[in-house]
Parts: sequence; structure tokens; C-alpha cells
Amino acid sequence: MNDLRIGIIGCGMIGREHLKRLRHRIRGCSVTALCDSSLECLNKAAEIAEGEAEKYEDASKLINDKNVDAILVATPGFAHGDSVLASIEAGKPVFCEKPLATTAKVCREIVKAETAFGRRLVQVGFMRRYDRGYRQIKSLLESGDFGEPLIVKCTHRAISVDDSYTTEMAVTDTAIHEIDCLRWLLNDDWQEVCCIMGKDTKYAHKELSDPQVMIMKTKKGITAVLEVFVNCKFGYDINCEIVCEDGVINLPSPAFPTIRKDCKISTDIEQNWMLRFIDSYDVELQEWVECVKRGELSGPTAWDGYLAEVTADALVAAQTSGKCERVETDKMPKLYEA
Ligand code: ISE
Repeated sequence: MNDLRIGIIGCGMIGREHLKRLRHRIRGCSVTALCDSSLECLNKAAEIAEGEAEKYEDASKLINDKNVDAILVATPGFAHGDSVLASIEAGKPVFCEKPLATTAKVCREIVKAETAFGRRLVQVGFMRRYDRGYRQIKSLLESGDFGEPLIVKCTHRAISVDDSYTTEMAVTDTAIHEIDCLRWLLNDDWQEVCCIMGKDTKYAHKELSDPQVMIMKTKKGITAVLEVFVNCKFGYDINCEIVCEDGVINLPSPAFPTIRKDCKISTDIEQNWMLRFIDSYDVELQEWVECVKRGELSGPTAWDGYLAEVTADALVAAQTSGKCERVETDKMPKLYEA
């Protein structure tokens, strides 16, 4: 079968990571076009592509290039909507980094456009669904051996963030992963969310509330408690514990050797999200390429992207109201029924 010819829109840090990945680690594809409005980013990416990709500053030209079969969108979140909508209009499959869009309104437009097209074209980059540990938890839950899940306890910690990171981003950029991943693991939708902002670490910049504790309840009544702490100083630390009727399941940590030295036992913790989830990104894009070639997408849908955005909006509202907010969503279109 021929290579899937991919065009990348957005050649910043994550776009260039995906470019390297698609060129060197993912089978069955090639990158034939690149687009960025910044010439500096475009040229850096073109260098990685070793002259093998057409360069564009205008995304619509890349989307309509006849040597592009599928599109990968890695621009900043606020610009996702335009590229995704234009890809649907061109009838081309599109992989969009998370979030699908930064407003529920644009997510809704994408869902509407895809539904009108009549076939799935959009996949959202919620890479945790491809992490080995989360997948193991999912099959354990599905085995039925643990009974019903009751409570979930998660931590999402990062070493530090810069001054551009806002209190809202603790939801829209960080907790968004648990919002999607837990929904998928628990096979249940969010109903109500709230957020507690208490004492701040001295390492957070003046405008930022850090840490925050988010509490979310699903329609079936499962409660999730999530600590987001993005200046924790010691490492990128992702934990997830699912308390079930007949046992407790914990997300395995990445495998590092346990060292005994100087009267201490120690194990490394990953430094950042790109390293922690490096394998998940590889599996995610490999499966996407294969699914697109078979003509049947199976990853996170535009509907998943929409639900995550609506839940994030409710959590952001809860940050300021100090109250529990309800997650009110539209009715799911038939296209997204399993
Ligand atoms: C970043 O954009 C990610 O996607 C990471 O997974 C997350 O841990 C981090 O907080 C975000 O800034």
C-alpha cells in the first residue's frame, strides 16, 4: 500500500516533534508539506524534512495540495478550528492536537461539519488513550473482575511553568487530559465539576493559583479528585488510582531502575510530558496512519473533543464561582455512536 502523504500545519515545538516521529518512527507514511505563518519555524521544520516537503505559509494551500492525503494540525489551540473545518471541507482526514478548539462553539461547528459530511474525518490528539498503563487499566476495568469503579484519585504534576501559564490553563491545557482520559476509562460522562484553590506554592508566579484540586462527578456518580500542581519542583509526576468495589488499580509509573546507593533506595521520575508520553505519541500516530489508510478512524473523535471542551468550560466557571457547575451538553449525533 502507498505511503499516506501527510501535511503538517504548525511547525512549532510539538509540530516538529511529530515531523521527526512521522519521518523516522512511524511506518507507512511520509510528510509531503509543511505550513507555518512564522518563517523561522517553517524553515526549522523544512530542515528536518531535508527538502522533501513543500513549504506553505497559508494553511488552505497545504490542505488543498494534491500531494497531501491527510492533515496534522499542531498550531496553537485557538487556531485549530479553521484548519480542521477547512480539512473537512476538502474531505481530508485530519489529526488535531488537543484541544480540538478553545471554545465549545467552534467544537460544535466542527461536529456539525463532520456530521454533515457523513463520515468521520477528525481525530483529536488525546494521547493518554494510547499509553500502555492507561490501556492496561481500561482492560482490567472491562474484565469485570474489579466490580464497579467508585472513586478516582489523580495527580498531574509538572516541575514548573513560565509566566505565560494562567490559572485557567490548569484546566484547559493540563486537566484536559484527565477530563478526556477518565471519561474514556470509566465509560461515563461528566455531570458536575468544582475546583478548590487554596494556599499557593511560593514558586507560582503572582497571577497563578497553584496547586488546584478539581473534583468531578460522572453521570453514574463516580467521583474523581484531581490535583493539578504545575510548580511541584521535583518532576513530571502522573498518577491515577481507581478504587473499585472489588479492588484498587494503580497506573504503573514509567520503568526506571531502582537504585540502592549511599544508604538510600531511589528511582527516577520523568522530567516532562514529552518524555513521559513519548511512546504514547508514537502508538497514537502509528494507529492513526493505519486507520486512515483503512478508511476507518478509531481514536478520540470530534465529539470527544467537544465534550472535553464543555467540561473544561464548566471547570473554568467553577474556578471563579467557587461552586459546583453542571456540565450541559448537546445530544450526541448518530455518527459518534460506537
Ligand atoms: C501540555 O500542553 C501537555 O499537553 C501536557 O501533557 C500537560 O501535562 C501539560 O500540563 C501541558 O502544558
